[in-house]
Amino acid sequence: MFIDKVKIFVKAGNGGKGAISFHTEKYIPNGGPDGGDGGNGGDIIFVATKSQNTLNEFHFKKHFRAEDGTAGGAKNCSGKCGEPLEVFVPCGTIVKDPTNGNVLVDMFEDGQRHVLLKGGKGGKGNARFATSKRQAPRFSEQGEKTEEYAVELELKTIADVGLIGFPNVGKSTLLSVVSQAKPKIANYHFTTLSPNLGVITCRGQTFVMADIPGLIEGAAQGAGLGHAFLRHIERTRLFVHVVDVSGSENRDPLEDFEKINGEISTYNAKLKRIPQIIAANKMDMPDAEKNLARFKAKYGNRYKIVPVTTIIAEGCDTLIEMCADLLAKLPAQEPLQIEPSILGEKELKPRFAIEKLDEGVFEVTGSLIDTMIRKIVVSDNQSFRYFEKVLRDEGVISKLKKQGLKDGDTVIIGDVEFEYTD
Ligand SMILES: Nc1nc2c(ncn2[C@@H]2O[C@H](COP(=O)(O)OP(=O)(O)OP(=O)(O)O)[C@@H](O)[C@H]2O)c(=O)[nH]1
Ligand SMILES: [Mg+2]
Repeated sequence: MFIDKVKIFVKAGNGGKGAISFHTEKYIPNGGPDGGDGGNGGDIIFVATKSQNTLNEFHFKKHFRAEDGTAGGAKNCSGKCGEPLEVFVPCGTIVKDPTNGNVLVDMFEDGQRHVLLKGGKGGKGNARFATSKRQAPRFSEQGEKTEEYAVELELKTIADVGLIGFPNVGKSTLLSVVSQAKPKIANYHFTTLSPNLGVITCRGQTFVMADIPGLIEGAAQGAGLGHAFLRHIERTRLFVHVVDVSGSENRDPLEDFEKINGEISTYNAKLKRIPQIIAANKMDMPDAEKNLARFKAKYGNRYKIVPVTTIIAEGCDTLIEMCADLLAKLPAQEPLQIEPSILGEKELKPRFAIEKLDEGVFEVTGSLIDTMIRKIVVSDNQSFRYFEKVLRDEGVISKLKKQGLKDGDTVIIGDVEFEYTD
C-alpha cells in the first residue's frame, strides 16, 4: 500500500465557558464576583518531517481533534487551555481545501510548523463584567465553539534527482548501488509500485534521488500504472533518464527515450524544462555499444550520456559526480509561492455578531470589532467618538436596537464596556 493523496478531518478545541461565581467567606457577606475565564481550545498544528515519506498512516486515522479548553472556576481560577495537536506529515505535503481546491499550505521544509486551525477562545468569567454600577453580574461568556473541517493532503515528494524510464531498465538497481536504499529489484515490469528515496553524498553535497514506477507509452491515458507517480518527481531539479541501451526487450532504446519524454510533457509541459542526463544502462549486453553510438550521434550535443552497467555498479560513480556538478549549478528547490492560510478564520468570524448576555447587557464580537479594538484608544474621548460613529455606520447600533437595546443598557466590546445613550 502506498498512499500519496488522502482526505482527513481536523477540528481545533472549543474554548471553555467562563464561570459565574461569587466570593464566599465566613463573616464576609455578599462577596464580589470571582468567576474565572474559560481556557482557550488547542490549535491544530501541521508539522513537516523527513522521517515519513508516505501518507499511509492517514489511511487508518482520519480524524484529528485538539483538546478543548476547560471551564473557568470560582476564586478567579482560569480554565486550563487545551493542548494543541500536532499532525506530522512528510516534507512535500500540500494541504488543500477540498471545497475549492485552494492550497492552504505547502509543508516543504523539515520541521516547518503551520497553525492550520486556531482553538476557540475561552469565555470571560463574570468577574470581568463587574463595574461600579453592576457589582454582581450573573452572567459569563460561552467559550467559542470550533468546527470540523475536511482537508486534502497531497504528497509531492521533494527530491533533487528523479529517475525516469521504461519498466525493467534498471532504475531501482541504480538507486540501490548509489545509495543505502533497498528497493525491490526483479526481472519483470512494474517491480517498483511506489516511490523509493535514496540519499547520496558526493563532492561534499548531499542530495536525494527518487525512483518511481516505470512509465510506458500511454501513461497519460492511464496505461501501466498511469502517470500519477510523476507527481513525485515534479519538484526534482534534475532527471536521470535510464534506458536499456541493449534493447534486450526488443524495443529500440532511442524510441523509448522519445516516448518517455512525450509522456512527461503530456503530464506537465513544465517538466520539459528539467535538465536530463541519459544513463545508458545494461552496457554488458549485446548491441549496447552499437546503440550507444546511435544515442551519441543523435543526442550527444543536447544531453550528457553516461554508459553504465548498474548491475555491477560500473560507470555509476561518473554518473553521480555528473549529477553533483550539475546540481551545484541549478537553483535550489522552492516551496509553492502561496500565502499560507488558517482554515476557517474568515468564515468562523462574521463581521460582527451580537449576543445578549443578560437583561440590558449586550456583547458585540466579530472581525470588525477585532480590527477596531486594535486601532482605537478607547480612553481617548475623540477616539471613542470615532468608534461610536463606525458602530453606527456599520449598522451595529441599529442591529443592537432591533435586539432590544435601550437607553442606559450596557454594551461590551472587547475589553471595553460603555453605557448606551440615544
Ligand atoms: N544485464 C543487466 N541487467 C541489469 C542491469 N541493471 C539491471 N538489470 C536487471 O534488470 C532487471 C530490472 O531491474 P530493476 O532495477 O528492477 O528495473 P526498474 O527499472 O526499477 O524496473 P521497474 O521497477 O519494473 O520499473 C533486473 O533483473 C536487473 O537485475 C545491468 O546493468 N545489466
Ligand atoms: Mg524499479
